[in-house]
Amino acid sequence: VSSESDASSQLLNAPSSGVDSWWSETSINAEKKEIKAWCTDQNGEWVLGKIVSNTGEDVILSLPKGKVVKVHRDTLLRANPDILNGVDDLMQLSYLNEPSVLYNLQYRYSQNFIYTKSGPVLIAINPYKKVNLYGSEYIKAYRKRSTNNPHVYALTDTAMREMIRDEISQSIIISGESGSGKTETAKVAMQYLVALGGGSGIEYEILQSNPILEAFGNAKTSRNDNSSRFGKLIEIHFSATGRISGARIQTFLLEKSRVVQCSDGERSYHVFYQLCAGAPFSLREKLNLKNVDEYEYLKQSKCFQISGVNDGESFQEVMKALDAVHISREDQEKVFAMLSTVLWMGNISFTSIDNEDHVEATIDEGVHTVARLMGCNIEVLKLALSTRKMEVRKEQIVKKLTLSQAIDTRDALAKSIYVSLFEWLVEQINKSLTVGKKRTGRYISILDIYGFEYFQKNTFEQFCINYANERLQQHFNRHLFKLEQEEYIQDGIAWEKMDFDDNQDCLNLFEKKPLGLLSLLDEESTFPNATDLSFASKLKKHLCSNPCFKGERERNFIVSHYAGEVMYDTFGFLEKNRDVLSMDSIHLLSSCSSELPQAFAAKLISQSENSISSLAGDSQKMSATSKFKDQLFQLIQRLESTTPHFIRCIKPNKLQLPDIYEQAFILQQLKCCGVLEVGRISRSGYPTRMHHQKFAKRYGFLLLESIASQDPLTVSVAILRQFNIHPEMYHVGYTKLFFRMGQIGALEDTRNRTLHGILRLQSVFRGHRA
Ligand code: AOV
Ligand code: MG
Repeated sequence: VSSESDASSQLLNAPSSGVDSWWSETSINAEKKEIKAWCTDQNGEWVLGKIVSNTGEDVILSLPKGKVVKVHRDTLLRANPDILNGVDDLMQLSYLNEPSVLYNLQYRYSQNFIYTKSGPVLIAINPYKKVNLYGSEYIKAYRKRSTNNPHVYALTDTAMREMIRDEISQSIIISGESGSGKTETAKVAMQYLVALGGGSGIEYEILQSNPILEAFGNAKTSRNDNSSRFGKLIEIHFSATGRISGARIQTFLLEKSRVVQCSDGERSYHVFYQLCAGAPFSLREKLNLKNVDEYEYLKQSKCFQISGVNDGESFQEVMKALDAVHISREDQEKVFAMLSTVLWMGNISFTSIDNEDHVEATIDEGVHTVARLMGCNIEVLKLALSTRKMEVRKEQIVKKLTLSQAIDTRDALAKSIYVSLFEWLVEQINKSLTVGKKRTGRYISILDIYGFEYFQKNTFEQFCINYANERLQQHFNRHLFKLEQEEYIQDGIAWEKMDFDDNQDCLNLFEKKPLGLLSLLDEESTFPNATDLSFASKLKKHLCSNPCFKGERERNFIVSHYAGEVMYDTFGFLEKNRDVLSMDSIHLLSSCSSELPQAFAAKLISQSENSISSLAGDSQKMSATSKFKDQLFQLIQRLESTTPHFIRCIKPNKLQLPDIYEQAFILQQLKCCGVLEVGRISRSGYPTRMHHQKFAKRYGFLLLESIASQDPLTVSVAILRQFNIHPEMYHVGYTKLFFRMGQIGALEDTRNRTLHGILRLQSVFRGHRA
């Protein structure tokens, strides 16, 4: 991703209009006090230096290790006073520029304070190691509020309290790029809720849903060894007495292509490796299980192990978890049989039968095992994989398949079985977690979806994942912006509603009808003769006027996401969007004597009957993206009815290692995930707030003339006058003073100078006395 979209950072770093340049002040005071500023070194990293002299345009800066440089003043950014080092809320910084934010987070991170607030948002930097921040002692401390260090526990506690106080459901929305720690953070939040609301026993089941969903829905990618390949919303319901009364899990679009295909160095879903490594002997025999390296679907990516992970042990944990959510041992075996079916399906090969490229499935161990495990007739299976029934002029004909068609048919069936199995499992878990009778209708939901991602090659899956992130980003923007405005209004400040330019352009690019990415994709998907290339040229023809779209060579196009530009390859888009399982395959499933394939078929049939939109082909089914879009809209609607709490996870480095803080990489994410945007919104407003009392107490002693009143408001106003703070720069609210960016910094400097002066005087006096 190129990070050309630096407009926001420039805005952030430019001295905001109306704020007096700190230079004039510096030139007067540079010799009297230490002023620190940030400059960039030859690698583009920010370095903190002390201003030695400052004449005209050039500034001489002394850097660490005795280095001295001369730089143009416009290249420098002001650093915060030392008292602000490591503040636990970025909004307390006087200068909210990029290096200051980065430095503050790093300062905290190096001491294992991985959580920092940025106003209403909690930032969590993945430690990639065990940090001593969790467990019952911490939970107690946050419950009693005996600590106020930012933490997921603190945020979850606030959600709990607000749910009870306001009688409104709450949501904890976790975002961040792939590998940043969303799933772990979601578990930490669940841990807290369970500790607080436990007692009924259901909490154990809720926690045990995690290992199951991770086994079936997570996989190793090049970005994260335990990457979630589905989105998840879990609602935890509470009774009137604050006890957990049940839960409901909703999942979104599992990445199904991974079942049949994955890139080098990545793995398919964990559960396959777990089953092969951990199944007891009798089960291996029954399911005809082999080693992982004997399955084509698993072999292709040349990666079987994850360092530090024992798949065999994990299998035992998954079985335990399945027990916990009341999936019987008998049903568990059916589940494993389906997994083995999928693996063996990948080993089914085809033999050529004529000179026209037509093939049929080879009757070997693969076909035999699949037929036995699904409980279907071998001939029926062979036909379903090698032919397709079609209706031509009201007459049924049977068409033979070519090798690539046969492989597609086989893979589509394997993917469909896996996705059906996943959905079936979620249903079973939900049955077990059913909300009890003592419900209040109030819940706390935790959202953990796949993070924004971009690889060397980005295709349909990244397209859907990044679209989902784009939707969530808008929810985040809108909400925070609203919050900000509400606070001004509450404190009686006349506040002109401000237009906030959000990611609407990009969402329009996706959602506009009839000329948006999704509509065009659906339209093209209905043409039997359309190709990935014709789809790409259609996009280029219609979308070039949108600033977020760029056509590229051949099948490629670029979307400017809020998180950066991503180039997509349309290869496979139409196919994946049509998402049709041939009627033959559905009939095959319903002909099976085993329970699960039958159940899958029944659901597939009812889904296609219930869907409204229709696509050409033999199945009248909603396209994958239309379904996904509907789900996302419902999700956002559901979130809108709750009070949101946001957590933004940050990945410190690409190596997935502890204690490495990659500035540029982190900065990119801070920009992407809107943490700096929040700053930008704040900057155009009044980001620093201080209660009148606190302000009067902190700066009151600087007053040269004593004033009669002790009233904090009067004292505060007198201070503001004495320091000639321009009325543009602040607002006096009912309870608080609101300052524009940087104002407190200047006051703080004066305060420090004065204090220093007093100290010096004192030591002089002491010297006299001695
Ligand atoms: P993700 O959910 O954000 O990625 P994860 O939650 O899976 O990321 O985190 C990735 C890895 O980082 C975990 O497997 C842990 O090893 C480590 N980690 C994260 N948070 C913590 C923590 N608080 N303490 C210790 N280690 C942690 V993705 O699902 O890929 O978008 O699709
Ligand atoms: Mg995850």
